[in-house]
Amino acid sequence: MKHVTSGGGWPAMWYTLRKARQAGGIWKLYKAMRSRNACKTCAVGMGGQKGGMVNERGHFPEVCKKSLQAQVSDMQAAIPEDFWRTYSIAQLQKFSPRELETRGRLVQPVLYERGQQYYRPISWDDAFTRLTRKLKQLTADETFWYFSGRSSNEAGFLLQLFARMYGTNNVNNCSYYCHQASGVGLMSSVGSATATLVLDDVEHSDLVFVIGGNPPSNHPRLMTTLMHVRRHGGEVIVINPVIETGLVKFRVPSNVRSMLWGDAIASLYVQPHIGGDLALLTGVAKRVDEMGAQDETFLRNHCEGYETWLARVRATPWSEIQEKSGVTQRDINAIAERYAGAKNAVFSWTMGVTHHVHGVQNVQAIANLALMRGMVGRPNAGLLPIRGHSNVQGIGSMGVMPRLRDTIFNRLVEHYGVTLPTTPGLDTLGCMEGADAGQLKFGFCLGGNLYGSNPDAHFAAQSLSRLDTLVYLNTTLNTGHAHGLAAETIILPVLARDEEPQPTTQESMFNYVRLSDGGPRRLEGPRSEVEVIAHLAEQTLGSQGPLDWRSMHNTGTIREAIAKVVPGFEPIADIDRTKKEFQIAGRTFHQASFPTPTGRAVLHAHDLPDLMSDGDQLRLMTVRSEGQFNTVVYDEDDLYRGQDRRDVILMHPEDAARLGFQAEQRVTVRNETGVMENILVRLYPQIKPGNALMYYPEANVLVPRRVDPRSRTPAFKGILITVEAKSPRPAPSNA
Ligand SMILES: Nc1nc2c(c(=O)[nH]1)N[C@H]1C(S)=C(S)[C@@H](COP(=O)(O)OP(=O)(O)OC[C@H]3O[C@@H](n4cnc5c(=O)[nH]c(N)nc54)[C@H](O)[C@@H]3O)O[C@H]1N2
Ligand SMILES: Nc1nc2c(c(=O)[nH]1)N[C@H]1C(S)=C(S)[C@@H](COP(=O)(O)OP(=O)(O)OC[C@H]3O[C@@H](n4cnc5c(=O)[nH]c(N)nc54)[C@H](O)[C@@H]3O)O[C@H]1N2
Ligand SMILES: [Mo]
Repeated sequence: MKHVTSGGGWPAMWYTLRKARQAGGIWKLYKAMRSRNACKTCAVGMGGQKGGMVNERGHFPEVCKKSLQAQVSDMQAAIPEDFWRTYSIAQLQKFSPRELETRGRLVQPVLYERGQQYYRPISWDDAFTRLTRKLKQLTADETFWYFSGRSSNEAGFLLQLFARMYGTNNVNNCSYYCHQASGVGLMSSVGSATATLVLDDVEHSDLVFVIGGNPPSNHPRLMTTLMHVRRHGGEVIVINPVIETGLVKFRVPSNVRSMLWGDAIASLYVQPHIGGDLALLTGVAKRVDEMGAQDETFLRNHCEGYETWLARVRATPWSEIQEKSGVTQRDINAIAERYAGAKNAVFSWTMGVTHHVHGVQNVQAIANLALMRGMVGRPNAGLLPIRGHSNVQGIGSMGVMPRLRDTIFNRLVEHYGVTLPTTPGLDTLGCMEGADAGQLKFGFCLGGNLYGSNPDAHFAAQSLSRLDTLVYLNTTLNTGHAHGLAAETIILPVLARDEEPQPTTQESMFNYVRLSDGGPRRLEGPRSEVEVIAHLAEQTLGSQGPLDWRSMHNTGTIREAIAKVVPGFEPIADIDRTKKEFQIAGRTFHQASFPTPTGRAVLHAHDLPDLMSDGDQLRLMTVRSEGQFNTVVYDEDDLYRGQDRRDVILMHPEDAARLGFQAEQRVTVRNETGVMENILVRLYPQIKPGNALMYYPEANVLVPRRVDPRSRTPAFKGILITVEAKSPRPAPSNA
C-alpha cells in the first residue's frame, strides 16, 4: 500500500465523497453534518448551536474523516430480523470488529441465554421485566454500571443517580482506561482535573508540545490550530517514539494553501522509548535549571514543593536520564532551549502519556515543567489533556465515578431528600475483577464496548461470563456482543445523539457545555437512552420514592436537577430556551490562583522508572489506526502508517535484522498474558528501535492487567513481548 507523505489532503477529500455515496448522497450527509448537534467523535468540541462543522473559535468549515465515519455509521440501514436467526454466537465471534460494525443499526432488543446458540429478538417489555426482576433479587453491590463517553450529560446524570439510589457506588466510565491519569495528575498539581485553557489560548501560543498523541488521526481538527501556530512563527515540539506522518506535514482540507503545499507541523521531533517520557521531561527540566531559565518569582509566589522537586531533579544523573528516556543529550538540550525561549507554551498530551503504570507521574512531570516557567495561570499558555470521546468529560462532570464529589452528594441529599450509599465503589478494572471473583452478578453498560476496551481479552471474556446478567445499550454491534457474554445477555438498541426526540447537552475538552437539538429518528425501534433509563428506574424503584422518575423522561427536568447539584452547571437549567452555550466557571486559569487547599500549584518529585526489556524482548504499544474509532473499525487500512491490514507488527528494520525476521514474515507474538499467531512483520523505520506497534483492540490479548496504582489505568503502552518465527507452541495456562 502506498505510504502517504502528509496527513489530511486529497485522500481525506476523496474519502468524504465515497462516504457521502454510502450515506445516500452528499446533500443528505452535509445536512446531517451541519445539524445542530455536538460532533459525535472526539472531545475537541464542535457543532452544537452554531451548527455542525464549526469550531470553538467560530471557524467554518471544520470537518474530519472521523466525524463523517461516525455519521455514516449512524445512517446505516437496520440489521434485518433474520440476521439473528442466521448467525450463531460462534459465527459472530468469527466476525472482525469491522464486520460487526457494518452489519447495520441495532433496532430491536435481543436476548442471549447460556446454552442457546443464537441471540433472539425480545420485546422491550420483556427486556424491562427481566432486568427489573433481576435487580429486585440482587443486593446493590452485586451490580456495576459502566458508561462510555458517547452518551449525553442527561443520560449520564440520570443513570448514575439511579445506580446510587438503587444502592451502589460501582459506577465508572471509560476514563479509567483513558485520561484518568490526567485527571488525577492535574488535580494533584493544579487542583482542577481538566484543561486549564481554551482553544484561543492555544492559537496564540508560540510553542505547543504534543506528547504521546497522534492528532492527525485522532483529533484532526486540532491540526488547523497547530498549522496556525506554525504560520505565526511558533514552534511545535512532538515527543513520540513513532514519527507519525501527519505530525510532520499536514494538508488542512479547509485551507487552500495547505491543501496545495501542505503545512510543516513539527519544528522538532524527538523520539523517546515507549515509557521514556518521565525521564525525558525530567531531563528537560534539569537543563532548563542549568540554563537558569526558570521563573523564580512565579515559583516562589504561586507554587509549593519546588525545593524538594528541584533537589531531586538536580540529583538525577544525566546518564540515568539518557538511558531511561532513550533520548540523546543533544535532543534534550534542543527541547530545553526552545522552551526557555518561548513566551507562551502549551503542553498537550494523550494516551502515550497516560497508558503507563506511571501515568499520573507522567502528567505531574508535564505540569512540573510548565510550572517551572510559570506557564499555568495566564493567557495563551497552559495544560491541555486532549480528551477522547465527545462527551467523556461531561460524563465525568455528571458524577459518573465511584466516589461522588462531596458537593454533588450533599446537594442531592439536600434538594431531593434521597438516600445515597457511602460504601466504596469499584473502578472499571475493579468491576471486571469483582465479576471474575463472582462478587458481581449484574452489569449495565451505557454505550461503549467494555469487553473490547479491556486489557487481557481472555480474562475479560471469562470475567463477564461469570455474571448472571449483562445489559448493553448500543447503536451498532461490536465485539463485546460476541465475546462478552453473561448467562443472560441483553442488547438494547438506542438512538444516536442527532436522533434524540429532545435536546441533550455535551461538554467539550475546553469545558464548554453545548446543546444538541436532536432530530428525527432514522429508524423505527431504537429508544432514547434517557427514556430507557427513566423507565428502568421507575420499574425498579417504584414511583413512590423521593424522585419522580416519570418526570425524568424529560431532559429539561434532568437539566434542572443538574443545574441544582453540579457546581458550575447552573446555566444549564434553561439552555434549551436561551440557546446560550456556556463555559464551566472556575476551570480556565488565566490567573495564577489555583483551587488547591493552599491556593498554590504543587510540584511533585519522582524516581525514574526502569525501562523494562531484556535482550530479545520488544516494548509494545497498542494504538489506533487511522481507520478506526476505538473498538469500532471502519476501514482495515491505516493510511498514515501505510498499512493495508491490521494483523501486523511494526518494528524497526534494525530489530528485525537483530532478531532474524524479514518483511512479511509470519510470526508469533507472545508474553505472559497471551499469544497472537500468524502476525505479519512489517519493517517500519519510523519507530524507535527496541519498540514495536500493534493495533488495539485485537492486540488486547497481549495487554497484562498492570495498572497505575493511582489512576487505576492499565498500561496499554509499554508491554513486553517476544516475537518468534511461526512455530505453534502451547499457549500459557492463563490465556
Ligand atoms: N479517529 C479516531 N479518533 C479518536 C479515537 C479513535 O480511536 N479514532 N479515539 C478517541 C479516544 S477515546 C482517545 S483516548 C483519543 C486517543 O488519541 P491518541 O492518544 O492519539 O491515540 P493512540 O492511538 O493510543 O496513540 C497514541 C500515540 O502515542 C504514541 N505513544 C505510544 N507510546 C508512547 C510513549 O510511551 N510515549 C510517547 N510520548 N508517545 C507514545 C503513539 O506512537 C501514538 O502516536 O482519540 C480519540 N479520537
Ligand atoms: N489495548 C488498548 N486498549 C484500549 C486503548 C488502547 O489505546 N489500547 N484505549 C482505551 C481508551 S482511551 C478507551 S476510551 C476505551 C474505549 O472504550 P469504550 O468507550 O467502551 O468503547 P468504544 O469502542 O468507544 O465503544 C463503541 C460502541 O459504542 C456504541 N455507541 C456509539 N454511539 C453511541 C451512542 O450514542 N450511545 C450508545 N449508547 N452507544 C453508542 C456503539 O455500539 C459502539 O460499538 O478503550 C481503551 N482500551
Ligand atoms: Mo479514550
